[in-house]
Amino acid sequence: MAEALMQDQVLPQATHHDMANAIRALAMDAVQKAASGHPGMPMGIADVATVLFTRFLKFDAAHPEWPDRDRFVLSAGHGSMLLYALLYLTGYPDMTLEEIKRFRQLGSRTAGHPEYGHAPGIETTTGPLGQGIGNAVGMALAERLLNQRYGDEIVSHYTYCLVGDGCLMEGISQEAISFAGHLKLGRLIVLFDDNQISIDGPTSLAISDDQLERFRASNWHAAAVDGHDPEAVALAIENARSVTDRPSIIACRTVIGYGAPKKAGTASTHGSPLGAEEVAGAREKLGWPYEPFDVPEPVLASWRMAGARHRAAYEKWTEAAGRLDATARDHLIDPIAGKVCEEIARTTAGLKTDFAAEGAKLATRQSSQKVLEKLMPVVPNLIGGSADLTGSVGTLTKLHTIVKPGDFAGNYIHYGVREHAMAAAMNGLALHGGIVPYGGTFLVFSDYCRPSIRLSALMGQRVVYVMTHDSIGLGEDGPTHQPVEQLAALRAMPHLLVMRPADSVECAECWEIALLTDDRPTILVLTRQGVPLLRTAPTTENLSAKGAYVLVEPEGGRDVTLLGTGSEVSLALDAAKMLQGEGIRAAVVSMPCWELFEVQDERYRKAVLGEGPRVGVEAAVEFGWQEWLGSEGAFIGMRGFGASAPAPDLYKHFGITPEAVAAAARDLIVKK
Ligand SMILES: Cc1ncc(C[n+]2csc(CCOP(=O)(O)OP(=O)(O)O)c2C)c(N)n1
Repeated sequence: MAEALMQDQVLPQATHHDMANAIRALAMDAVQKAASGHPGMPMGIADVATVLFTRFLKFDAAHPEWPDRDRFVLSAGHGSMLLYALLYLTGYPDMTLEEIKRFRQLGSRTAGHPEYGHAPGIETTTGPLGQGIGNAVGMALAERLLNQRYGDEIVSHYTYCLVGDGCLMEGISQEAISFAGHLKLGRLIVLFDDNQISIDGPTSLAISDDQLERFRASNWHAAAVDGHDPEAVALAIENARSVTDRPSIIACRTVIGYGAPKKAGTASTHGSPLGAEEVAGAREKLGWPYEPFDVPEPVLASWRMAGARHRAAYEKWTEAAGRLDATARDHLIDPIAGKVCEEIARTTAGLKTDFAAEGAKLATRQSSQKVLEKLMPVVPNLIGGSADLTGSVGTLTKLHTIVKPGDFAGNYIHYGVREHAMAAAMNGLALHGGIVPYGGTFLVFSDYCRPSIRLSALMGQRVVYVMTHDSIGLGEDGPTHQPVEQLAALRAMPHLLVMRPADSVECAECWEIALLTDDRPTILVLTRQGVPLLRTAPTTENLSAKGAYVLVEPEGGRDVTLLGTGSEVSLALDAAKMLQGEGIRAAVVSMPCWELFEVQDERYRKAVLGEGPRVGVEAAVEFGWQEWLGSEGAFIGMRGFGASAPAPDLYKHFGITPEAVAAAARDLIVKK
C-alpha cells in the first residue's frame, strides 16, 4: 500500500510509457553513437526496470553508499546501457549525460559492461553471464546474516537481479539457484528477461527447459508476466515480496529491441547498433520525438523524483545507525576497521610464537585451521565455508556455528558441491559490505571457480580462498586431484595474491596479509601433508609480506641460491645442508607470494635472489619460474600430470627431492 502511494507521488508528470521510453532512447542513442553495444535488452526490459526503480527499489541516488539500500544486480551485463540510463535518470551524481554520451570510450564511467568502482550504483562487475546471479545470492545472504546481527531497523533490504536467457543457460546459475532455494533467501527476487532471443537467434536453437519449473524444483516461488504490462509486473513483484520463505523469480515476457520497427524481436538488436533509419523509426513508433540524448524535463523530473523518494527513509536509517556504537557502525561497512587491524596483528604474532614453541610438523591446512580459530573472535563477521570439503580443508573451527535455511545466526556456510557459486557468492558477500568471506576447496578445483576468482581480482574484493591439497603431496587421490598447472595459472591473474606458506609461521603471516589487504583477493595454497616447522625463531616482522625472504644465508657469501615455496622449502633446506657438507655455500629463499615480491624495491629483490646461480623447487610446472631463475637457472618440479601413490613415493618418482635439488646446484656451479 505504501508503495502504491509512492507511485502516485512519483508519476504526477510523466507517464510510465514516457519514462520507459527515456531508457530505450538513451540506450539506442548511446549504442548508435559508440557504434557498438547492446540496445535490444535495455529496450525490451525498460518497462520492467521502470516499475522496479520507480515503485519498489529502495535507494537514494544522492546517497548511493547507503548500507541498507536494496541491491540491483544486472546479471545480463551486456545490457549495461540499461543500468547507466537508470543511474543517470534517477540522478546519481557521477552518471552524467556526458558519461552516457561517452559510452564505451576510454576512461568513461560507462564501460562496455558494468565495471564495479566506475560509478556508484554499479553494485558489481557483470558481463560473464551467470556471475551476477551468483553475486546476488551472496548479497541476499549477506543481508540476512547482517539482519540477524543488527536487526530490522538497520538491515532490511531486498536484492533484485536481472537475468537473461544466457545467465540461465550458464551452469553457474544452477548452482546459485539451488543454493539460494536451499537457504530460503526470501529477500532475493530475480527478474528474468524472457525474450527468447540470444546471439545465435531464438533460444529454441539451444534450449527447451521449462525455466520456472526448474526454479520451483529448487524451492523458489515462480511466476510469469507480460513484461510490457507495468501493472502486471508490479503485482508480480508485490507478490514476490510477500513470499518470505523462498526466493522468487518472475519471468517477464518481453520483446527484445521493443519499439524498433523492423528489428524488434530479432537477434539483430542484441549486440549491434540499430542503424540510423531504425533508430528514427523507433522514435516514431514509440512516440518519442526528441533529439538524441534529450530527455524532456517532465520525464527527467519524474525520474529524479523516483531517485529521491526514499530520502526520508534514508534519513530515518541514518538516525537509527547513529544510535549504534561507533564500532558497530564502522563494521557494517568494513568488519576489519579500527582496532580489529591491531588485534589481527597481535593475534598472528602470538600464534607465530606459539607455533615456534611447539615446533610441530603440521600440514599447512591444519595450521590454517588453528590460525582461524584464534582469528574468529577477533574479526567480527568473518564468514567461513567450504564446498563440501569442510573436514579436509580445515575451514571450520570449534568456534563456528552453522548457517541454516532460514536461520542466519551462524557464521559458517555449507556451500555444498558448488565451487563456482561459492566463489561468486563470496564476491557478493564482500561487495555487500559488512562481511569478510572465506571459503575452501581443493586447489585443483580452483579451475571450477576461476571465472569468479577473476572477478574478485578485477573488482578488488577482499575474498579469501582457502585452497588445500596443493600438489602431488596429496598422494593417493591421484592426478585428477593433484594440481600441477594451477599455481602458474593463478599467478598469471592480475591483482590476485597467491600465497603458498611453507610452515605454520608463514601460514599465520599469510592469513594476516589476506585479512589486512582490503583491495584484492587472496588464495591461500595449503598442503594436505605435514611440513616441518622452518621458522623456529620467528620475527615479529611479517616476512611473508615481502613475498620472499632469505631463510638461510651461508657464511662467507653464496655459491648458489635455492628458491622454494610451500612444502618444497624444506627440501631446499635439506639440499642446502647436503651441499654445506661438501663445502658448497647455498642460501635458501622462501617465496610464499610472488606478487608481493615483485613489488619490492630492486635492491631488496637482488639481495634475496643473489648474484650466483639459482635453483627453484616447487611441486608444480615450471611456467613462470624463469622470472626468478633467469636463463641459467635450474628448476626441480613437475613436467606433466601426477600419479596415484603415497606422497613420499611420488616425490621420489618425480624427482622432487633434496638430492635432485643438490645435484642441480652442483651442475650449475660446475658450468659456471
Ligand atoms: C560466460 C559468457 N559467455 C558468453 C558471453 C557472450 N554473450 C554475451 S550476451 C550473450 C547472449 C545472451 O543472451 P540473452 O541473455 O538472452 O540476452 P539478450 O539476447 O536477451 O540480450 C552471449 C552469448 C558472455 N558474455 N558470457
